[in-house]
Amino acid sequence: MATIFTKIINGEIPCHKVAEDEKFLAFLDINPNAKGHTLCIPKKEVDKIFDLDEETYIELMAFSRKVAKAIEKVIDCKRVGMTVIGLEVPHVHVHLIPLNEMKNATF
Ligand code: D5M
Repeated sequence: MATIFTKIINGEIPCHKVAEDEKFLAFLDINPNAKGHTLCIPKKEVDKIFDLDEETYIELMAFSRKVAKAIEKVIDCKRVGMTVIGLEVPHVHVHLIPLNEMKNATF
């Protein structure tokens, strides 16, 4: 069965798109830890990040970095943090979270 993120890629479920190219999509997290909390995903459905092929892994990091730098320009924050959890949705996703403090972080 397709993951919820594949359904987003296919346009079956709406998202607030932040960036997109041929292989990756960035969209706002539905349950944000901070304003601007964004997820970057490969369009190819793979469960665990370390199971991505080498090329896609490197490209996902490059895509995420570009998105993080764009977020830093429009969101007031000290820095954009990056984390990969993946407990809830079995489709690789990089969390980009604008940070000012860690007090209420739940990840
Ligand atoms: O958590 C999965 C993350 O994915 C969590 O922060 C909520 C987010 N999520 C789940 N469904 C959606 C939709 N439909 N749009 C946007 N964001 C969503 P993890 O523990 O990293 O797997």
